Amino acid sequence: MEEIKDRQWWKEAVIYQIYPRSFKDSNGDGIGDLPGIIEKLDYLKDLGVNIIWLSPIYKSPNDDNGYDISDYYDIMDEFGTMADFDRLLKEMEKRDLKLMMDLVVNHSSDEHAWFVESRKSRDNPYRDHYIWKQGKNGAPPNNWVSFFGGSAWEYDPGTDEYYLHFFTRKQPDLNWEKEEVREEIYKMMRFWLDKGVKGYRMDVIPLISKDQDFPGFGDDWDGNYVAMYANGPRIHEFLKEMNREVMSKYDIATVGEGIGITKEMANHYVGEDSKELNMIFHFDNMFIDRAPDNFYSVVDWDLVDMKRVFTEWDEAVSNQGWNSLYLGNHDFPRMLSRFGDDGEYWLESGKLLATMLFTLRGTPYIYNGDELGMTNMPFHGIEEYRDVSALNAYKEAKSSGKDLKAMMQTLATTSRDHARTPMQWDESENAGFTAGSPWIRVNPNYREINARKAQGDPNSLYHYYRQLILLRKSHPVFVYGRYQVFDFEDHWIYAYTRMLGKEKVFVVLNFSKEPKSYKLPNEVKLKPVERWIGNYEDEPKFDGETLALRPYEGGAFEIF
Ligand code: TEU
Ligand code: CA
Repeated sequence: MEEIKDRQWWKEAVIYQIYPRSFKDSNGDGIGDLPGIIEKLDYLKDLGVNIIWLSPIYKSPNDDNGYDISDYYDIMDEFGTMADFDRLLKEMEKRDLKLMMDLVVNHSSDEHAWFVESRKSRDNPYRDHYIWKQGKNGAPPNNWVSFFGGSAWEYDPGTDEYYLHFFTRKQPDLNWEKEEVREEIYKMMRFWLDKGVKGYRMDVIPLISKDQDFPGFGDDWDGNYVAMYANGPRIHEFLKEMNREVMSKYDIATVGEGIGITKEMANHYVGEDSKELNMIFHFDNMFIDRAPDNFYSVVDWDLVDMKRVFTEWDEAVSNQGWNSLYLGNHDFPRMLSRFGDDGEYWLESGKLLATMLFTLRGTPYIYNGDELGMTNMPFHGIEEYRDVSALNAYKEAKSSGKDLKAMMQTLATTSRDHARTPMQWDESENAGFTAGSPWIRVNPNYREINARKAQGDPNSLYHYYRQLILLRKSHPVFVYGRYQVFDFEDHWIYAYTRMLGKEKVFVVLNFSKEPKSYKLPNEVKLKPVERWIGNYEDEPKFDGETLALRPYEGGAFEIF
């Protein structure tokens, strides 16, 4: 058997992301909560996942649904208490499920005690916990923009200075230059790890180190603000320090939300020798249908672009580090609506995407509801949206006299709220998510798309995910096997092999609504009877050279 280099439990794991606000409400206030998650642990265990990543559950005034933390040592009121958290952890441990927390330390809430102090006076001891600057001739210190619209600087009349906020004005950026800030963060990380937490997903981690010259954008600026903010001068020093102070003392999994990280620099973050993070989420696939650095501007994408992303990232990272594989999260529309077909080929294309997610090299992440095939939401008007980013974009369009109908169309394809509608558990009122009135509308398709129905149907997408997870667990080739792509320029077919010692697999995915015949590469000899998994009941027709693939057909075959 070919030797597996650097075997790690988190490489073999499947990670499931829960957006707690929308997962399961236990007390009828319309907001998901920790006791709700506990109720559903058996569901997650049955699915077969190993690690559960919770989007932030810390105390928060919810300007950005928990990504604005006012107390890192406490639980959000709506989600429950520390006792609920301890019970969740215990119930997870019983089921051999590991908990990954969200670490949001580029910024805090403006309601955090540090910021409350910081804004009191220029000589407050907490002043430089955050980034304060004087204005220039009545204008902000520089022309940096916020991710969520407008200037990245907010004027504070109390002390006649501006503070930096890359996100909303209620999310002031922490000053990582200050040693005490970093020490407080490491201490807080250890607090949760000592409770038994087994990993961190690190929110916008490439943004924590700021260029201390705070260079504004020049006249020739192309609009790419991420390139200016990410990968700052001390980023690797900070992450190595964090690793030394925290990660190296525990057996945990870490994944950085890698906005702005290019494949050329990825190994500085995840290379085995870098001693920083285990994995990052790159954004190349997430921004495939967006104009560079304009989240609300949609462009066409092509399968070749997607193959390029996965192939180049595999080459760049898989030998020295490790990739994370994901097709959606709480910041993007539903993967099935975006990359598949949520109409006629809903089931086939859902299974096709899942096949890809679980057979590329890396650790797969499932976003809650994707295993049920949840789709984008038919929002009717701006009053149905909840996301601060969408609402700000709408306000901005309105005040600048832009075409509001066009804005609504854009939101209908891009909004983060598509992924934030309540989890669809069954066909009862509000999809079984809440007995009250949900904080965001339930997708009306819940009578067709829900967990209860999916569990009862052996042909469902849910059961297909279970099969893929089992397959990955029983065949190390899916985790560690070498990846090689074939017929790269083909616009409809994604074909690749995975090889590990005697285990050899050929994966073929037809991304078209039309049937396609695909001539096998010379290197690949198939016995179609040896299909390990596929999204049609029977194998595709095979004449010894050519596979007749049906619409959105995909499968993994053993090579002999
Ligand atoms: O997202 C960071 C981020 O870059 C997003 O703003 C992303 O660009 C945007 O959603 C469009 O894709 C993280 C969290 O995942 C997000 O939910 C938070 O709003 C943000 O950080 C601030 O904490
Ligand atoms: Ca609740």
